[in-house]
Amino acid sequence: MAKLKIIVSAASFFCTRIEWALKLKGLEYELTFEDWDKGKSELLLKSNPVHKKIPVLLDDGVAIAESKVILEYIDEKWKGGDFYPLLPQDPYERAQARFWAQFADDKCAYSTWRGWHAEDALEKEKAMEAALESFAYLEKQIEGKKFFAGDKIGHLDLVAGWIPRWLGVMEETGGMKIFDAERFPSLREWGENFMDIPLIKDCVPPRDVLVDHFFRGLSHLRSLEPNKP
Ligand SMILES: N[C@@H](CCC(=O)N[C@@H](CS)C(=O)NCC(=O)O)C(=O)O
Repeated sequence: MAKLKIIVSAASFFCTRIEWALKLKGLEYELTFEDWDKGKSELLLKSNPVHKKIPVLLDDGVAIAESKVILEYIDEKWKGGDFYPLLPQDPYERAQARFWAQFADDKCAYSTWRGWHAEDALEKEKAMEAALESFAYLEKQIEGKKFFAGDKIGHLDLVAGWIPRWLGVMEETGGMKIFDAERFPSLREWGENFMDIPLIKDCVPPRDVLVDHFFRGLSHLRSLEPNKP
């Protein structure tokens, strides 16, 4: 089998979720790093000409873009037998997992990014309020469960998987406070359970590396388009 490749950039949680999925499936892959300082590579522009964003999965000559689409592709292509399932079998449960994954990106991640990105205090405040409101919905979803998918991690856990490590880093480097353990006790517990899984933890960049990256890359990252839903 040809080796899978992922076009990634350092410190992107959209990319780490793909690595988690491939590892859960027991698939080998290579990483091809984009260097934003040098502009977008020919490979990225050719593989994702519409959005020109990472991650892109290259599977034996075909390119698949958009991280949640990639997760679904991986789950559909390598399914059954010993392959770890990411989405539930039941159609309603599948729809729910997809709905909340979309919500987690469009609302939680986007408002956090907006807050981090904002230089204007009022704009930051508004983004933080939107983030708080959105995280409250996720808190309700995880209440009484170990993982979003139940006893084991699944699609939504991978999509929300940036929260335990990246959110704190974005708060620190973006001068904002969103996540409060008292307000979100179930989400916090979920984050600890999630990060306790060796396969998950092993793919996550160390906190200080992320902080450094976000601080150093601040001016450049600010020039990028926020990940609008
Ligand atoms: N909706 C996309 C978002 C990916 C995304 O925002 N990637 C960022 C890096 S974290 C990117 O490629 N930014 C480059 C740009 O905006 O030009 C997905 O889920 O894959």
